[in-house]
Amino acid sequence: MKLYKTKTGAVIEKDNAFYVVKNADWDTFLNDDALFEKLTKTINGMSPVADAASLLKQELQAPIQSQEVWASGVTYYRSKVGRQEESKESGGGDFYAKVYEAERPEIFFKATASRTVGHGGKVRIRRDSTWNVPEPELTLVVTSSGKIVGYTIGNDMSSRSIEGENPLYLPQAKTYDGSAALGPCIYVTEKPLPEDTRIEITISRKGKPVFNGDVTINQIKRKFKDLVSFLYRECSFPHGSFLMTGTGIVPSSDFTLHEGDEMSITIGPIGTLVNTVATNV
Ligand code: DO4
Ligand code: MG
Repeated sequence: MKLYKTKTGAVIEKDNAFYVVKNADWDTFLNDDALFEKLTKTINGMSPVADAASLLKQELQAPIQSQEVWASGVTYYRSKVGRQEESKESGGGDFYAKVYEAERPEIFFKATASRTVGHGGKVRIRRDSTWNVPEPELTLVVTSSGKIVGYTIGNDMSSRSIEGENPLYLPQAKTYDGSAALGPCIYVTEKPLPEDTRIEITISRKGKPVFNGDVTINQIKRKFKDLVSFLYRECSFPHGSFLMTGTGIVPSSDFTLHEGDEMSITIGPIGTLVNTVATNV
């Protein structure tokens, strides 16, 4: 099942039929260890709507309200190598090799709703950054008790020039207005995602593809439950949280985003998240 956040409530999609839940409070609705059962019960006896496409076109929002967005780093080999390349001048390379092997993962605060855009929204690149990339990441939807109840698509927009200058600049490379995208929906399932679930990205410039990449989630070095367990060790999340699981797709070092580029990130069971790049919004 898929759960969409709209301006006036929520929409549940099951077997290509769409059910409108009016005035649902997103925080309360989402933060439920039995979310799958709740959605099943909610649509029981309801009639699907005929004009779901136009409703979602007008009303779709990022699937976040009071939750914090956190992110994991260097969870794929490609991310370790990319980071070592970008920080070789600053001598930061060792940090990435060590964290890739360490028991404790790299986890960092990424965004709140005010810095996050949804499907169709504009993400930003920083005006003081010269080298910028999207990071397409499977994102866990976690309740306040630490249970993973769903998955969404995340874009952990990153400045490689700022992070590469000094790893201590990571918060500035990662967190700024418009630095995160989530959406288009939350895929709610009781089963773990298949190991061969693929994350794909296409970046288009003036209508032409300039970068394509993909990775399957079985390439990740960490277990999702271990990432959640470290995040929840000493932090409480009264409304639940989103945890980006890290990128396994890093464009080669000569690639940087331009204003107006369109990024299309697909994760099979969830859907496609499309965003364009801006410097000012
Ligand atoms: O180590 C810096 C950030 C890493 C990251 O965001 C990723 O691997 O996805
Ligand atoms: Mg990342």
